[in-house]
Amino acid sequence: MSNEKSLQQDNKFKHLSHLGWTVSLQEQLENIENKSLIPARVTGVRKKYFFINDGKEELLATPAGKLQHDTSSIYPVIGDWVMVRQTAIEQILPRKNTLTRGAAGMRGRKSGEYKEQTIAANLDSVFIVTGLDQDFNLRRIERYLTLVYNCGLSPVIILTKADLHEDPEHFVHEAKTISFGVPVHLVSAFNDSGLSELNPYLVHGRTCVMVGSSGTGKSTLINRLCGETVQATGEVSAHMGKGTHTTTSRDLIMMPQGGMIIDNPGIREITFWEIDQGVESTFPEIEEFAAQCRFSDCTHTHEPGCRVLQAVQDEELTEARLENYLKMKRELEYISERKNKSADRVEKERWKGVSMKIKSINKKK
Ligand SMILES: Nc1nc2c(ncn2[C@@H]2O[C@H](COP(=O)(O)OP(=O)(O)O)[C@@H](O)[C@H]2O)c(=O)[nH]1
Ligand SMILES: [Mg+2]
Ligand SMILES: [Zn+2]
Repeated sequence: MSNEKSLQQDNKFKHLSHLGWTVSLQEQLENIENKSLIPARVTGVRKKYFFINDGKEELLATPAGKLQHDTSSIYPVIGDWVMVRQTAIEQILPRKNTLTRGAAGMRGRKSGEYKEQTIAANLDSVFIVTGLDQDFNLRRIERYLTLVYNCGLSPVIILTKADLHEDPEHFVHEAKTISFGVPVHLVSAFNDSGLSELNPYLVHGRTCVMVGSSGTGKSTLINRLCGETVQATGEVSAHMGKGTHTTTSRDLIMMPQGGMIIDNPGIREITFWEIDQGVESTFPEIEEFAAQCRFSDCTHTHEPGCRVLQAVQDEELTEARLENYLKMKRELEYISERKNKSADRVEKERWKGVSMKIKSINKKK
């Protein structure tokens, strides 16, 4: 009987499977009290409203009053599964995962509450898109990798604008030296080279999100993969003299390959919020060296017997990569402190630490 029931339910939402509907989402429905609500996926985010897809059509929707007024409740983001009544979003289903960063403008800020910004939810891969023009920067790719790993997500590195170079392969080689097994794909939206390599990520029901600076070619790439213009690109918006569409909106696009891609305006600041094994996963070789340092609390900056500094000297590791590693470690430490305590307390303790140091120096004198 219960088997039969679940089968019926499966059939009921079969029309959502191309949007990524799963058995575990199906199970979530049992916790929803109001049985008249129907599930839909958030496919577009604008300033004050949303687009949702209920498997049949795309509709304009707004959050129901209680979502707007209850400050403790989360707000929908692109890729969310929501429960709707007509065009009112009543509830958000639990998220499988999210791509979340520190809110813009928070990096290095000493005061004020540290907040998060959830970019997208329910993802299968994150495309880190880099243009092979002045955008190419290994340190930035490392930052993106840390961000993605911290969120528990799977990164894929995409190097686009390959057509700008006669021999673009050496960028692939460089990217591979810092990414330890992360897939690296070389593509061009201008001559279509490498595009088919992306098809395996775009199979039925799977969701990818693109991240990267503005102007790296994300929207152009989506248009080429679609075979038609579905996203406004830098060229178009420059032509229209306004960048509004390309800068403020997020869209989940159904791809002819069967999956979905979330386009995303350029990220200006890669700040962290989730803190997991991001740095460790991005810099596995440094972690390995660090395990061989003489002191277990080695900071890899000046200590004798530091295996990490030895690696730099022996040219097994570049100084720039080590610097980036140390910088992110410090940032993440500071953020986790800030998340655990109020900013005020962190500041107070910092000054307390400084004054104690001064006292102990004075004593020695
Ligand atoms: N040469 C070259 N230029 C590209 C390619 N893809 C995008 N562009 C250009 O890069 C600029 C920014 O592209 P856009 O897709 O808007 O970037 P987005 O901000 O990441 O979405 C536009 O002028 C595009 O024409 C490519 O594969 N090759
Ligand atoms: Mg764009
Ligand atoms: Zn060390």
